[in-house]
Amino acid sequence: MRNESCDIFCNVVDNYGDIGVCWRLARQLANEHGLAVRLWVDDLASFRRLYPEADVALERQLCRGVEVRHWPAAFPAVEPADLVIEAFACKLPPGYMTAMAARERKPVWLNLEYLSAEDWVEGCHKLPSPHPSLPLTKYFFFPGFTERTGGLLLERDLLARRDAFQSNDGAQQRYWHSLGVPELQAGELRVSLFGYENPAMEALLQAWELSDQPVTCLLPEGRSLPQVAVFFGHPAGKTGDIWQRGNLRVHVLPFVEQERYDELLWACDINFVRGEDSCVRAQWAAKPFIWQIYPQHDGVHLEKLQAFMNLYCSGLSQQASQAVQALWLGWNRGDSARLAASTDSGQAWPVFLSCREEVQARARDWAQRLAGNNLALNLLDFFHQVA
Ligand code: TRH
Repeated sequence: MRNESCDIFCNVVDNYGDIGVCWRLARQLANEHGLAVRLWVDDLASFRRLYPEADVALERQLCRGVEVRHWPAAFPAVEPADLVIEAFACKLPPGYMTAMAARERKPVWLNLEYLSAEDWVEGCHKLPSPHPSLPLTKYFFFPGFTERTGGLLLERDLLARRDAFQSNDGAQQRYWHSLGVPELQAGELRVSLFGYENPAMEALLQAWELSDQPVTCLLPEGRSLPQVAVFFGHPAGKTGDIWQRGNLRVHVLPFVEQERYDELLWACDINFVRGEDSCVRAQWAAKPFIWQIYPQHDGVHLEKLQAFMNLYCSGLSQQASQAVQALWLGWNRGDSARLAASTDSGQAWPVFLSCREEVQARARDWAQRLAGNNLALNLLDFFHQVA
């Protein structure tokens, strides 16, 4: 029986990370923990990219056990839920806040923050912020990588499904087949490439073109596609395109549902990811990955990147730690020189590859270690403590 309710508010700023995280959290709270969840989204078109069955014209629809509501400018009068989550400091509708304050038993109000590995996060996690005029308190809830943070979103059965998939060649073959990608050949390297525009793109593609082993790059349709198309001499590209240059072959994939994207990360040898949610998914995939952080104008993203690299690389040999950091920094700074095609040992890609075994072992331990700190469970514990 669903006797606790939750409203999640999602203002889509850019790309798919905001709605990606909210949709994932909403499904978990509804389907794994039995809450009656309403997900308020101001941009249903972005939501439909993640859930193609969504109807952008509907004010209200039931999607995988979650009531998805359009968040209109003129917000309707609704009874607030027991647990109210504003994602990434989006502003709640004023009328809704007044209704929260009018409830005899006040809702628990959380601001779910962006993910960061910086030290200050532990000190700010769960801090209260009383509303200046209404009898309401908002709490900051920070995801994170250490025990004193809110942890990461992780579905109950995800790691078991990952292990079953990764140990089943037939399942992987069927997956590739469903995407129109041929079976894995001996000696081939499979890399997924989900990123933003990047001045270092050409250098990376050249490194793959000239590499000793065949590289198959799986490229989801999106912001990296125009640059990759130009590398192959095309003005543009589309889903289904296949391009070859030297030892590099690129398959342009459709943007698939989140569960199928997980399978792509599980099936590839190395994953390039970006933003927030795909970065977390790459960590659960337990494969080496390269993270392109969401760029901010003031450059603070590079500090966040460094904070994460410090955590992720601690315990690696000096050589592997340097290899990971050189490649990640080169990719994030758009530094072609570091990623250039030469197989000279000073170049980041081949050096990274030479440490692949160690980085692979780290990826596995890392996922195992983080799995004990589950965001949805932590969030519900906090809700029950405060309520
Ligand atoms: O899309 P993003 O760049 O989102 C960003 C970040 O979240 C960033 O932190 C935030 O500040 C900014 O938006 C506003 O990257 P992210 O977070 O990885 O989100 C992508 C989502 O898309 C994620 O849920 C995975 C999903 N996805 C699919 O479902 N299918 C696909 O085929 C692909 C490639 C991704």
